[in-house]
Amino acid sequence: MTSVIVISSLILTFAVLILLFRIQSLVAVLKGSHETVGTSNKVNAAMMVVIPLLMLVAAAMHYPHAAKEFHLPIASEHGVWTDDLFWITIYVILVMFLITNAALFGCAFYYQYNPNRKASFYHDNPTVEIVWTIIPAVIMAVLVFAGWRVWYNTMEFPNDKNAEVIEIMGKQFAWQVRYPGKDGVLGKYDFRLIDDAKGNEFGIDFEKEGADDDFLARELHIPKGRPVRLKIRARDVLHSVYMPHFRVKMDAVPGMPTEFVFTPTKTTEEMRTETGNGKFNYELACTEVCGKAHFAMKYIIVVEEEEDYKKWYAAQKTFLEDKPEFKGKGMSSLKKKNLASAEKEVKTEKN
Ligand SMILES: [Cu+2]
Repeated sequence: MTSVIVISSLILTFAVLILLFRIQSLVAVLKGSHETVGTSNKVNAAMMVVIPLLMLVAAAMHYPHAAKEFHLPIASEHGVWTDDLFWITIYVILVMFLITNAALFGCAFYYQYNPNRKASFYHDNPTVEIVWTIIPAVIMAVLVFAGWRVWYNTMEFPNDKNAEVIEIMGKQFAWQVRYPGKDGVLGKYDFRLIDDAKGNEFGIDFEKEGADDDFLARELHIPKGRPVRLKIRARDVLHSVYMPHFRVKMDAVPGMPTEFVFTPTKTTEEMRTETGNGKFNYELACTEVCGKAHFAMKYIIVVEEEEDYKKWYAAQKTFLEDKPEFKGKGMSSLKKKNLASAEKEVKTEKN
């Protein structure tokens, strides 16, 4: 209610001011002292310079506060490249912004109304056209090529045998992580084997090689200084693997596995010292609005020194140690089971 009163009184005040101004100019016309251009011309021209300058100063003063909130420290190798590219692009845009706006508002001030000056006819100037086409084209080309290089270096995914392979699966509404175990090979999976009630959420096929020593983890542990190959998939809808400190973002697409390879450069402990926050944790967040509990898709990432990582890795219990009933269960046992239950159905129908 108060806001309605405030807004309507503001509107009324404004209307009264406009009417007063109008009456004043009508009186001036009747008196014969009316000028088309008065001091307001000079005032407006001056404001064309003063207001943009004030806004520039305000933006510059606000920047350090905004920076504190939005500049995330970088914890991966390629993150440095993408951030450099981002800031170079921002600086180029900033310079162009300052030049074009100085020209725009400068002209508005310089060419303010002057009764002694007459407008001249100026149709076109090919030289100027060529200059302002070629300069932006060259700058754009340089930025695009630099961007390609960064993209290529980040996304080429070298077939590095040294890389740590980890599977991450998004589902409504949690992340699940699977490690290949001692053999370094992730076991095969089939969506038909997914069984949440019994606990095979990944649909791991234990008839196939490599699955027996796979283990699941409650946190995503990764080693510092070694490439990590994330094998990404989704079980239901689109999710997105977003790890802002590592500058990693890759969609998890149902039916189409994706990957991302990156090298962490700072352990969680190092980041705690750097940020001065003893409780700091790297986070993985889903950035696809994937349903009503989307907000719950947060996962803690722990970056450790190689030795600590190895120790943690060796201490993990395999999936089969936890749920031995799955041993040897896979696609062919599922088919047998389905066949048996179908036959049973046919028999009961006959009886
Ligand atoms: Cu999600």
